[in-house]
Amino acid sequence: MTTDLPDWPPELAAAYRTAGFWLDRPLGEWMWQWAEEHGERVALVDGDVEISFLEMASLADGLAEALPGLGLRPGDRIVVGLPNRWEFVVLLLACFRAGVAPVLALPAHRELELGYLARHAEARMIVVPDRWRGFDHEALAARIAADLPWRCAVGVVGEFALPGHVDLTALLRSISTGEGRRRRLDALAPDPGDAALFLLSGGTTGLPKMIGRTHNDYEYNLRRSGEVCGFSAETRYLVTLPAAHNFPLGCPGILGALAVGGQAVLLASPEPVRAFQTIARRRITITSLVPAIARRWVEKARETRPDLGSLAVVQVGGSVLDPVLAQEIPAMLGVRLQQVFGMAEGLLNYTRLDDSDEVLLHTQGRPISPGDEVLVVDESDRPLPAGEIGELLTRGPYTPRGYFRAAEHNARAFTPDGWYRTGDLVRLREDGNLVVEGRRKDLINRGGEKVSAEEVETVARAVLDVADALAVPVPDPRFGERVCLVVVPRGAAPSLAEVRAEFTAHGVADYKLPEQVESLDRLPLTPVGKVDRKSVRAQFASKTEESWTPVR
Ligand code: OOB
Repeated sequence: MTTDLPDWPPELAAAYRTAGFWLDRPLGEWMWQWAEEHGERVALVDGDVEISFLEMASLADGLAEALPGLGLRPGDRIVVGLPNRWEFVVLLLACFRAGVAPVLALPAHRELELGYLARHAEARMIVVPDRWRGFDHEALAARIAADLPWRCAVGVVGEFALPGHVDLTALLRSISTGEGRRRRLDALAPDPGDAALFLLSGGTTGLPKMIGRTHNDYEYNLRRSGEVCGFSAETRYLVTLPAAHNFPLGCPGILGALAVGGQAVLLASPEPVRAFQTIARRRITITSLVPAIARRWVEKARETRPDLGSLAVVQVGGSVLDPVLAQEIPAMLGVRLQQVFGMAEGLLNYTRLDDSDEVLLHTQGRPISPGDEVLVVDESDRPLPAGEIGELLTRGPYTPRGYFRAAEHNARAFTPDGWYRTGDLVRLREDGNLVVEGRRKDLINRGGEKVSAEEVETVARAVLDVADALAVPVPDPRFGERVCLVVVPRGAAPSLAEVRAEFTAHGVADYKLPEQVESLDRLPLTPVGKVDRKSVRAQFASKTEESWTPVR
């Protein structure tokens, strides 16, 4: 591994191997093992498209072999901003085969995020849809690529690609069985300790941090998750959350389903009517949701009483699940609830399917691996007695020791002995289950999408005529929290519409746009002279919905 990415200490790495956590095979090799075991069975479903395990592996190999011709070499990184479609999965597998690491951006990302990621990752390609939901992603990627001081290709999945861009759809269509291809790719297999992919942190700092997940650690992540969730060849997993997120990708998600011969069914949106139809048509057995979406599903189910007979489990995670909603999910959807408290940085906690209702409704579960270490500490990093609320620190076989090229940030986000500071305030119960009680980090958790307060504040200072700006979470009936921007204006206070227009013009993703704007003459300070976020939050949290107009 390079110095770009801090590694686990060698003694621990050895212990993880002895314990059978790390199996030292790259994910591309696993893909072929899955294909051999499950051959003609359907692996991927996207609308009317059905792709078998063997077809999936052949397509991935064909694409993997074409990558060098597109300027991509082993060790290179590409930025991927695709919606949920089968090409996303095949591209990911092709990257695993070729030792090219995809950085998993969201289709919601715009100039600011994609541009930053392409630069920080030194990306050699940016892969996007041509147009999607009325937005020209291809033009955006082309602008970003043209601005980079190195050659960066634009890869396009869609109807057609402009000249000079790589038409991945056409390329995938043209792939034929290649004599000896599998052997040739096997010979070039990446080191299982290398980054297989980069997930993005729901970060607290200016721009998203890149989390390198190795072949070894991510394979364990999805294998162990699959065991805990009872995944099997009978599993039909529906993904409606953005597949670039750890939760739907590998917890156990798409890859966890494929790893045991199950099926991954892709939908580009969690909109309940389509989702319910897909569940019935494809006999879906399990899906994962964030609480905000679960609420929409429960409401729609109450109204329409859909046939969800095949659906056995709904996993809910990403943000706090209200106990009342937790009760409604099994009642209205006819499923078993599983709470998931995870993070792209690693540690995964799940309630178990046979846990008591009390555990299912009131805890966020427990770690999946005997190798997971969790510690609850006070503000001076001193371990707290069981049952007390403090910050959760963690280490383990699928929790990397630092972000990519972020030495300074790593020094703050990790303790000297390698514990990741989650920024979450939790309580560890006697039965080993964790309860999320709050957080210490400055972010807004908008229906599971994390928005860094610092990022919003930096943009506000850059684009608005303000002396100061603060972004705080305030309660929101739809998303749990929404971004409230508090400004100290220099002249006239900006309106919400103006703020949103300026942010959009600056290339900020839609989900980060403030949904409430407030002004103050000055920001209140704590006794030690730091901005008092808590009091600002409290001041605007109590606003009722009548005094504030929802944006959409
Ligand atoms: C998942 O991953 P990220 O990286 O988007 O966000 C992680 C953060 C956690 O540190 C915590 O603050 C929050 O999201 N969170 C929860 C939660 N699950 C995540 N807060 C309260 N209750 C929960 N159940 O969000 C993620 C990754 C893998 C699986 C599931 C979620």
